Amino acid sequence: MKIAVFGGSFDPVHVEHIRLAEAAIEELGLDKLFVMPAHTPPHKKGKMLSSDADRIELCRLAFADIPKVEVSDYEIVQGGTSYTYLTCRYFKSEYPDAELFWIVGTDMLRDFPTWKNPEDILRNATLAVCGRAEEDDAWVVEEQSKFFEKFGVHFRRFSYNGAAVSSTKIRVLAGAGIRLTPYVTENVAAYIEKKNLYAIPNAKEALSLEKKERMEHSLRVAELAAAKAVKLGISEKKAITAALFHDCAKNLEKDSVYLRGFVAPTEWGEVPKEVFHQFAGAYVAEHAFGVTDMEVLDAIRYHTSARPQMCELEKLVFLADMLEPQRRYKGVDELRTLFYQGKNLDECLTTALKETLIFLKEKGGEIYSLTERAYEYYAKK
Ligand code: DGI
Ligand code: FE
Ligand code: FE
Repeated sequence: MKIAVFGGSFDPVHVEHIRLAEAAIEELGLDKLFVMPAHTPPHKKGKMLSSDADRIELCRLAFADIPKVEVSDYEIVQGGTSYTYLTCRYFKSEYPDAELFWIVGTDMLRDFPTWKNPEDILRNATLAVCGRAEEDDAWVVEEQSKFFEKFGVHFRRFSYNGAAVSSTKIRVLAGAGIRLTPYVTENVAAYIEKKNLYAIPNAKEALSLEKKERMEHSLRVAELAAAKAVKLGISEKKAITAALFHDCAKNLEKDSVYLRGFVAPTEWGEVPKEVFHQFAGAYVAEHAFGVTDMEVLDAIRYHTSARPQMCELEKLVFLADMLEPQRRYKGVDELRTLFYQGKNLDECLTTALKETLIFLKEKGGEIYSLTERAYEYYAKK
């Protein structure tokens, strides 16, 4: 008998998880696959947005049609921090005669030696590493020999071709009130909707003020901001909220009812027309859509010009807006590298402000004093 455990946060479970499970069953010749939502993955604290019970239920729904899959609540019932070596011992004791596989992604392979008691894990289980079929063979061979040198055993590999779906993307789409199929199964989509998981009040209405292209941009900004938020100690929900609302006034006319009562600030001089929508957007988010969180409102309010002394959420939204995947301009790749690899956002922010000023000067546009002040402030730091 061959069994495997496929753990993860499943927040929420999506079609890629199902495809991966099917590939594992097929390629490893499994008799049973345990899908096991994690209680609190040590590296993902702060990100978990839906409850243990909901994630279990979502997994049951998603895998209902695959008889070889059983959803395991083992780690969730155990509570606390889960250690793979203990979970492997448990499955080995429950199924002493079975060959046990532990499923990980290729990115996890690199971290594996830092897990607690890796040798203990390998005494009870074989690592089953899933990767894309087109992944470089030479790379796998090299990893395999490094792994063998260190642990004296091999890992197994199985392949499946994943599309670009992630739980983060699903949470953003759910927050925006957008249909979740075909990224999740019908029953999972229905459950998420019924229980209002990942919902962000009025985000859908705010996005409906934007033209289609603009709205797609806002979704990309939200996904990028969300993917980076938790690593920076920023609430993912705030990041998604600010990003989904950030351009809500971009396509409004100045005499729109949404802007009734709005007065642009005068303290930093005249507001250039490209900058206007940041202030208007914060006003609309607050007054029309009930956003009350000050950090979220500030992230909207300064997303175009930036300002001195921004909080981390403001920096994140400012940069995600400049760096979402469809942005193309000179220097964007260098900025992306700083965004992904920097210890914090400050270096990326300083460079981004510098380039914005150069761009505006070349273009001959009027420069808003807040943008200049922001640059001076961060360049000095
Ligand atoms: O609304 P988006 O297009 O997503 O992005 P954004 O809010 O950053 O606005 C970008 C535009 O705003 C871009 O053309 C540069 C311009 N901008 C940024 N800072 C200033 C500015 N324009 C002027 N005139 N002055 C500024 O200080
Ligand atoms: Fe904008
Ligand atoms: Fe934007």
